Amino acid sequence: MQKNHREKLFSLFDDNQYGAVFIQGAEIMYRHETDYEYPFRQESNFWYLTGVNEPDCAVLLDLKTEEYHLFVPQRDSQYAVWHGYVKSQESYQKEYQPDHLHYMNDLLKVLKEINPEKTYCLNEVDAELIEDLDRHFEADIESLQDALTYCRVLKTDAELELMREAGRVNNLAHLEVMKSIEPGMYEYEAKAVFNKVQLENGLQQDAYNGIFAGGKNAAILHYVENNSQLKDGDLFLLDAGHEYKGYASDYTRTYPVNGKFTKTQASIYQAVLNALNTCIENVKPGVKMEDLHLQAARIMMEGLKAEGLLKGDIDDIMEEDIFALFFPHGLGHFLGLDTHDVGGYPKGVERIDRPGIKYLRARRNLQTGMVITIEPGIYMIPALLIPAFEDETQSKFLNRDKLTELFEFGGIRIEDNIIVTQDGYENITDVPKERSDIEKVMNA
Ligand SMILES: [Mn+2]
Repeated sequence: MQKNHREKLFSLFDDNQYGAVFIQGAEIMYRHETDYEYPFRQESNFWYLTGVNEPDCAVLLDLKTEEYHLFVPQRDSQYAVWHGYVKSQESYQKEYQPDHLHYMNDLLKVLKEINPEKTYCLNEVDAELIEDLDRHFEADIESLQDALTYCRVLKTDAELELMREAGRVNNLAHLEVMKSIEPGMYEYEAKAVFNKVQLENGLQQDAYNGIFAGGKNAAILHYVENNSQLKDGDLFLLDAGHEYKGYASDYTRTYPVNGKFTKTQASIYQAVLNALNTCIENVKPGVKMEDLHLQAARIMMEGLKAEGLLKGDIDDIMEEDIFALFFPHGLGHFLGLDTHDVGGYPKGVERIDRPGIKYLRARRNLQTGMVITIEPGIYMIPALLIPAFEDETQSKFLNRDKLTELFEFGGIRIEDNIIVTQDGYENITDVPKERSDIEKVMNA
């Protein structure tokens, strides 16, 4: 799989380019000055090119010969005492199959042999390492990030298989929480249910800090305290996912703590669900994310208007950005080795002529092989609504009394993970989202 990734990267550099790519992998991170180790997670670009999920390694790619040099650390016996056995060169070779395997200290020697005119790096740290080895070496940090972004945003079939597997486990974990939620539970108990399914399936790495939010906590977009008690009559929002072999899954579901939507909850929920379903139906190559975003916003504002929370003409509501008061985030993002994966905001057109890179685009419409999230939401956020009530233009569209009653409502977000295919889309997410299906699961 990673061999294909390296070939993809090579194809972006001119054939006659006598350069190299150099990336250092991640190191183990510690909490402050203590010896508490955070769980190791490889740097995503390094993982993409090598498949190596171990600390203290580096990769050097010779752009002329297209050879892959892997550098591994030389460990002493103390390392074995604390971290387990020290891997032999043979086992590194067998596992990762580089064209050439070296110890880290051989970097200068190998670079001198290759003698690249330019070494492409991702950041200053790597660039300085190269230039400090020998003053004849020249590092470039302008091109590689763009090139790797271009590669990573279009997934191969092998990558999509990993994402489907991450999704399969996430389907199970979300369903299990949906079955277990009831009034009186704490948010962290929901997290325990979720993590049990995840860990039983061998997935130890969260894709991000999960959000397990009851009631008004659901209106906090990155709520991660997860320590409140769930109340009868409130909604519960669960936004969580994990990684499978580095590839992320990222779903959100929202449902009533007691298993039965109230009338207001149901109508706002339906507005969000309609936005989600319509946007998913419209996913295909060539479509712009921002068009889907506006379409979702419009559908949701129509829902709020039908519920009597908004008034006025829907075109004016859109024109005046009233939707941003209730939907203050984007419709979705790319998904892959990172949860907010690369490629969402590619750099400007002026990058096209950068040396070494054949092809980069300034703005991307959806293309076959992209994986995106679609996650519309409606939130009641007093911090946004209170000033809006005082604003001359915005207040005209807002039903102040009804909205004020909903200050403790929280929010509703529904999020699926979507593969863009040649003729449309494939939805990886398979967790109940129709109200009747949710109520059936919760009351079974
Ligand atoms: Mn997301």
